[in-house]
Amino acid sequence: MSARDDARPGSAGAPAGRGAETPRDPLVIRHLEFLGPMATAGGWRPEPSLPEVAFAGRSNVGKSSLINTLVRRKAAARVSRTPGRTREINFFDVNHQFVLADLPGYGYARIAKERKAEWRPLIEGYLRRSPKLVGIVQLLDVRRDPTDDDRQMLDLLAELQVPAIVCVTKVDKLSRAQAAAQVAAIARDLALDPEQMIAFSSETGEGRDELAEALVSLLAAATARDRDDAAATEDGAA
Ligand SMILES: Nc1nc2c(ncn2[C@@H]2O[C@H](COP(=O)(O)OP(=O)(O)O)[C@@H](O)[C@H]2O)c(=O)[nH]1
Ligand SMILES: [Mg+2]
Repeated sequence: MSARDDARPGSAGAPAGRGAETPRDPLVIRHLEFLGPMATAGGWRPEPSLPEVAFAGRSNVGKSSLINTLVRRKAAARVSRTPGRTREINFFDVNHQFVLADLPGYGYARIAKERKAEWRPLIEGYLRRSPKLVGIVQLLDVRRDPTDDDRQMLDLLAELQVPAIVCVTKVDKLSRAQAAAQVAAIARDLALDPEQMIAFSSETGEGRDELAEALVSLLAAATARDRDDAAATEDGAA
């Protein structure tokens, strides 16, 4: 984790070249378009043409807020007062560059018992029907211990070999030292590399640029892999 004291939520969109000390936004949002929802495992989903990144986490983890912070929109994804509501996967075209898939939040405590792992068929169905998926942004709440659902989700990603960027949300709710200790504890608990976890706050904007950078790298790596695969196929054909 690299705590970024220089993360300035208001600095985005500043004209380029305005000063050497203005950090460049790794992901400037020029175009954002809602494509539609996927409601069942076999139901409609957008044609997999652009690379795709999905966002996953427990209900109420702060996923809608994180997505809105990432794309710098107040309400691209709805921040809900009634957790556990969203039952669909919502797709967005970002800059005609990639598709953002907002997965339904799973395992809200109050309905967890009667809806045990009900998230699984839709999310698993989506993952298995997403050949262009380059990775997942997995969210974990800094103040909560990872749940069985979190573990199941991470196991599923490992099984399907989907790379994960792990964001620890709501770090503004703790002191910097407490948040760092919690990130380390969550990493230990889930056997994750703490270096690969991003401390995030939608309140302060901390972690926004770090996440944007990680996404851009993930997309670039996938593009490079595609190019290599295409070249290898050509070599093979020659
Ligand atoms: N303090 C703080 N509150 C947050 C943060 N992110 C989300 N919240 C609050 O947590 C609740 C759930 O947020 P939401 O984005 O709807 O979570 P979702 O269910 O995962 O999409 C809302 O009351 C948000 O205002 C954050 O970074 N810091
Ligand atoms: Mg939400």
